[in-house]
Amino acid sequence: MAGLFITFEGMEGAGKTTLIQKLAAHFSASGRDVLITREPGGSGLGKKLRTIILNAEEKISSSAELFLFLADRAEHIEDVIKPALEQGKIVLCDRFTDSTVAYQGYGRGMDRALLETLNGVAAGGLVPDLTVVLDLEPEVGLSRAKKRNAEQNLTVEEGRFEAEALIFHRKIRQGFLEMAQSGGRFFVVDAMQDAEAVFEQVKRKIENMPETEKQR
Ligand code: Z5A
Repeated sequence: MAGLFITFEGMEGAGKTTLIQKLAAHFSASGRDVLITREPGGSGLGKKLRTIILNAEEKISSSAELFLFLADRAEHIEDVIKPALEQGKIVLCDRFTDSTVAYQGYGRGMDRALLETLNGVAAGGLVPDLTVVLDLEPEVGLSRAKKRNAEQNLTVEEGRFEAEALIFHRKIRQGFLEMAQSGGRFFVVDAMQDAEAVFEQVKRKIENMPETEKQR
């Protein structure tokens, strides 16, 4: 596929949305076609699934939760990501397969090898060209998210994961860092830095990727 597929992972409130918006503005201004998308909720079906998955009042088992994320992903790839990559776009995706391993594996304690297999099925073998992991103390991420929700008057309709104890969020952080130790497509950034510093670092990384150079 001709495009570039970049995923963004990390704790809640790590700054993924902020970073993705800055990158999209930068690459659009330099003439690239950019698509911003997210999981869950990147497709038409996904939007409906998102309201079910993240609603804290809806009790669902860990397995049901997992299969909803996987259904969201399968549809997202077929309906949104693959067509965009085929059109040569830079696809900036807020969360992808690594969130499943971090949250359902490290967080909920589900078998990680099984999750890798199921991720492979749902993603149809699609692997990101680059995965940016925004790393920060969970306390900081949660307090940033809380502050943003208060400032933007957001209701807590999507609170399933916010409601988890701090220890859950610590396991998620550990999960992302352990996965990133494999190197390869992972790029870990210190998300305690200010948003501009984070943006500059990731922008440089993307501009220096062989895939980006090829497309110039
Ligand atoms: N999940 C799962 O369990 N399994 C899966 O397979 C998948 C997902 C795909 C989706 O959450 C939940 O689904 C997620 C994992 C689970 N749950 N959690 N937790 P979501 O999509 O609703 O939200 P999120 O992905 O967790 O992110 P977020 O809360 O929207 O945060 P963010 O996008 O990373 O941060 P932000 O909105 O850019 O920034 C937050 C605030 O901090 C905001 O006011 C910014 O202005 C500020 N900010 C941003 N950067 C900085 C810096 N560098 N310094 C200071 N302040 C900053």
